Amino acid sequence: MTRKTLTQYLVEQQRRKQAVSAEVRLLIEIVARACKAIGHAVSKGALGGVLGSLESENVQGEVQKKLDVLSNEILLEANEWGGHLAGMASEEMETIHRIPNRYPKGEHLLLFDPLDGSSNIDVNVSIGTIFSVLRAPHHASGRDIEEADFLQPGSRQVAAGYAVYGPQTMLVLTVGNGVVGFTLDREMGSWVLTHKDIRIPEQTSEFAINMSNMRHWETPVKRYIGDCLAGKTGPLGKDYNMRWIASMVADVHRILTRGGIFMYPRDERPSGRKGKLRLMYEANPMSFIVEQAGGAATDGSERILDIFPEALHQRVGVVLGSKEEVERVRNYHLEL
Ligand code: AHM
Ligand code: MG
Repeated sequence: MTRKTLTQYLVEQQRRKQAVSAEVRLLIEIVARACKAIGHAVSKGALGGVLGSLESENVQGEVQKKLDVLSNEILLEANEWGGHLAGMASEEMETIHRIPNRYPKGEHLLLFDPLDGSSNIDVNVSIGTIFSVLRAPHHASGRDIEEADFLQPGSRQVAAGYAVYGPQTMLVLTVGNGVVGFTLDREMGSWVLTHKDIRIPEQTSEFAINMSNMRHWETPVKRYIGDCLAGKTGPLGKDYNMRWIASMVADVHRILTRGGIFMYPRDERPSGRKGKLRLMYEANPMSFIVEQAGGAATDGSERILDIFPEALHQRVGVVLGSKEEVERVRNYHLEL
C-alpha cells in the first residue's frame, strides 16, 4: 500500500489544483505539527501532569484547564516565527495576538480553539483542536493587524480543520476542495491520508443535543426534538437515536463518518446568552468542513458561513450535519 502523507497531499493541492498557496501549505503543516505536540501532551494525562484546572479564567469567564493554556501556548509558539501569518486569535485570549516584530509577517490570519471539549479532559474522553484560516484584508498590509481585520464571514475561509485526540489521533482538513482525513502514525510521527473524500450521508435518524437545556430552547427546536422522540408513529415516521459527547470535535467527527445532526441552538436562557459555541473558531470552521463534505450548517434561519461577525468571541446557535435533516430543522424555524 502506498501511503500519502499530509505533505504530499498539500503539495498536490498546490501543484495540480491550485487550491493552496505555498504560504497556506506551510501554515497547515505547522498547525498539524502543533496538533501532534498537543496530542502527545493529551495522551500523557496524569503522567505528564497536564490534567486539572488553573486558577485563571478566560475572557468568557470559564475556568481554564491546564491543557487549554498549554495547547494555546503550543499553537502560538509554533506559528509565530514562520512568516506565514499576520496575526492569531484564540478562544483562550481576550484579544488578538500580533506577530512579534522580530519575525516576518505573512498574509493570513489563524483562529483557533486550542482545546475543545474542555469538560472531557479529565475524564479521558475525546477532545480536539479546531482552526480556521482567513486572509488578512489588503487594506491591512503595511500596518499592524487589528481585531476588526478578523471579523470576516466564514465564507471567506481559505482552510479549516480539526484534530481529534481520541482512540486514534486524526486531522480532518478542507482547503475548499472537499474534506480529507489523516491518521497520525505514532511510530513514524507522520499524518497519513486515510480518509480520501469524506461525504456526509444526506439523511439521518440520529441527533445530538444537550437535552438538559430543553427548557431554554426556542419553540421550533422543542417541536423538532419532540417529533424525533415521538418515533415511528410520530410526524417524522421514524425512530431516532441520540448521541452527545460534549466535545464538538468528536460529535462532528461522528457526523462526518456516519451522518447525523448536531445542535447547540441559540436559546432563551435568563443570562441572555445566545448559544454557547463561538462563531469565529468553532462554528465557522466546522460549518466550512461540513458543507465541503456535502452537509449543511445554519443558526436556525441563516447559513452560518454568511453571518457577518461583530465580535471576535461572538456566540451563535449551531445546527449542522446531514443536509436533509438540517433543512428539516430550518423549515421548523420558518414555519413559526
Ligand atoms: P469549550 O470550548 O469550552 O470546550 O466548549 C465547547 C464545547 C463543545 O465542544 C461542546 O459541543 C459543548 O461545549 C458542550 O457543552 P455542554 O457541556 O453544555 O453540553
Ligand atoms: Mg471550544
